[in-house]
Amino acid sequence: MARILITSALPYINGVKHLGNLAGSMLPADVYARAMRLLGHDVLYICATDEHGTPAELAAQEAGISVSEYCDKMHDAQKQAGANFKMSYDYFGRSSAPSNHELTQHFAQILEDNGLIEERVSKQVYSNADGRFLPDRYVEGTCPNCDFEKARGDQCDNCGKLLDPVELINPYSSVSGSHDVEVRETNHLYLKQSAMSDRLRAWVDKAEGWPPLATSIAYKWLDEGLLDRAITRDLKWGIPVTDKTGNRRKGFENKVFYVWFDAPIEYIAATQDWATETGGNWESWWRTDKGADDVHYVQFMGKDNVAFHTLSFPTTIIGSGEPWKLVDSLKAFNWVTWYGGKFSTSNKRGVFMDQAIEIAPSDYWRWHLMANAPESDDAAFTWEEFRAGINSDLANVLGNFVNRITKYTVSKFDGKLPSGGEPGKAEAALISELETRIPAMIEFYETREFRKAMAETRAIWAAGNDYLTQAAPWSAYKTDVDKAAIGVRYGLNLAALFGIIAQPIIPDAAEKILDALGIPQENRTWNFGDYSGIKDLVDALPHGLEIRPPDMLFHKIEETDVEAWSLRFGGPSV
Ligand code: B3M
Ligand code: ZN
Repeated sequence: MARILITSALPYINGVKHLGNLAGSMLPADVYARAMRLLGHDVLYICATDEHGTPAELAAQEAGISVSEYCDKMHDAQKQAGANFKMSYDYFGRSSAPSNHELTQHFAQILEDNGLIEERVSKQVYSNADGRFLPDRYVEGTCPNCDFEKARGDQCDNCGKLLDPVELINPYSSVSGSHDVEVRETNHLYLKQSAMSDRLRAWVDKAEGWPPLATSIAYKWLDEGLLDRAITRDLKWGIPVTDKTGNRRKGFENKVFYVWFDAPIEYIAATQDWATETGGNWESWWRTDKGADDVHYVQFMGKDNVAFHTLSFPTTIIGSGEPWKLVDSLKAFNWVTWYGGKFSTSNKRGVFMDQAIEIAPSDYWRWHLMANAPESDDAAFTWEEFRAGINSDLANVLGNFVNRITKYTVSKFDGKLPSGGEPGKAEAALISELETRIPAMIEFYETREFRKAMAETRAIWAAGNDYLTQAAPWSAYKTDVDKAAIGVRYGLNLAALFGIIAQPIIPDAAEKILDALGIPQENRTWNFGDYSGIKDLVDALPHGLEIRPPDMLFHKIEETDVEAWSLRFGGPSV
């Protein structure tokens, strides 16, 4: 049994996330966490809302409420959205929690003591009309790279280039729209990433099991030469910059830490809050001097978050000189696109988590997004493929199988798992296929190759269908009831197996199947051992066991659904 710590990139607070966000961090982390628990590992899955920074302030302003009220509200909304998608978080925290304030101060202090944080004069855009400095998204203007006229201070949405607000041409305040802005000098704290470059490179060199997407991004930044980064901002909302006595640092009365400095620290702080709530031991997960040595830590994130997790956060952790746990495996994803383009609320393109759940059960989204996970490349979501995948994989292959065999058992065998019959060629072929596919599926989960894990799962379901077609108990029944009995018995055992392996991906449907077959909780695990017992799996259920057909497992998606959804959320015709 291993101890596995899992975190998914913290969803930003400024709105419920779209399917692409879900598919690139929280969902795969959840599927992985569930699979690892089924294998008997001790898993801790931590997530939280990321609540600081300019987008939070701006969104609150737009909503016409205070930032703290806005964050309370949106935290609850995101927690609910996670619950609706069956996220099995052990804890869902908030980066604005007192624990994170405290821990962030701790890291800032120790990094400064270690010479890795330095106060420097920097140039910032100041708005005379607003009477304040304009950090990041508070300033907009023309992109120096592509001439796009509405580039944000921190990044150009058109060409994707990361920007410094002072680089913008023709800058204006996004708060008041005023062009009466000037560049002024003010002090900020800088994290000296450049000084950590060699140590970071040595650490990345040793990384095992990161996808090339993650290592290539880390090396790209290292090769370009790491820049020291400002880790404070001119904002009110956030973690205040204090001195050793706990008072606001001189000259920093109107400044807070940069959101990307405190957000990853929340992984640890949320674990502290989990421990407070459950009586757990957070240090055994995070402090290598307190037992975290044997923890395997896996992070999940979209590709735009990789640099922060491979360079900035490790600078904080390694630079502290304290025995904190560093990430072991980092799983990064490309984008899910909407028909090849961007998700956009304002242009009615794409589905957000709260809307998705209104139109289809969470299992459908979970299956589709994982079966098409953007692992090696961006993956385009289309309604046509969603419909085709659900109707074929879930409704036809899995749903029909379970339906057909359980209904037949009721009509011909009194709803009881029949005895009788001897396994023959069809059974042998089935067993041999399971003997290669089940271990392969598990290995893909362990290596976090989700598309492949889903493909194996689908192939196992399909193998069951092939078996049933071959065994054809319905024809055998007329002449040889024993021959029919073995087909039905294997079929019911397969239905149970299908439910058991479906649990991480489609937990609701899996539960319905396993309940209908009366499988006790303790027999729902993935305790396959060395796989020598796979041949017994297909005849494991007690003979005479009473079963019932489950309620409707999956409804087919109709063409008319696709038409209506395309109109509402965008699609090929819109
Ligand atoms: N909040 C994800 C984003 O909004 C960001 C992740 C933080 S992980 C510490 O891009
Ligand atoms: Zn640009």
